[in-house]
Amino acid sequence: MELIVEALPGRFDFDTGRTALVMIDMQRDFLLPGGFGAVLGNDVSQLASAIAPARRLLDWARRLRIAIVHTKEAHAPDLSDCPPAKRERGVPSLRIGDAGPMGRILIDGEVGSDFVPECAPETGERVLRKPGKGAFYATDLGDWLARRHIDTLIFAGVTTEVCVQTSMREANDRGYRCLLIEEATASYFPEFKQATLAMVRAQGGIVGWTASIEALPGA
Ligand code: TIU
Repeated sequence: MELIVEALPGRFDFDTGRTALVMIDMQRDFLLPGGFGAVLGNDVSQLASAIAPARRLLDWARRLRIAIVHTKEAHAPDLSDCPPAKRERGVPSLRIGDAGPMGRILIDGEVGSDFVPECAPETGERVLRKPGKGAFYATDLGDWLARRHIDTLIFAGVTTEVCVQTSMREANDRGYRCLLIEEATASYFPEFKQATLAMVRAQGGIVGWTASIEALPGA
């Protein structure tokens, strides 16, 4: 089905059969107290505003039979996929792999690495673990999308300027047409979210398009 969205910097049209919704890292580790985001010193309540719109976007994609990929930033328990430079970065209260109130910080399989219940994957949806900020780095996402002849990606999730923007830039360089849904993404720094939206759609859409969820037909 062909859909048209009034987006910025202009109209965005796409075929739902060749589109995937990429929901980035809606995990307890970023959204709830005691997780990776919190131990880095962030106010995790800044991300709460994205949860309901992200759920609305997921339900819209489900109704339209749009493919859904849920990414999760999480490392293997033995940290073999966590570069020391990432673990040693900054002065967090706990580091990746340390025991926290939701289990080991940013480790796959721990309570903190799981999705917030509102954005939990349903049967048939792809869960993609990634060790980096970008969804294409060290994952099979490119092959998975190619097998499905997908050429358009709709992005949402957290955080806007870190994992969402990195993934969107990776996708843009790989030739995907990318649309970011404004209400369904958030940053610990509201001004960084706004700056990201602006830089994505500047210069005629140098990285892609952005749109309100209200602009999605049927959402
Ligand atoms: N710290 C921060 O803003 N984000 C991350 O570390 N990962 C994601 O954005 N998922």
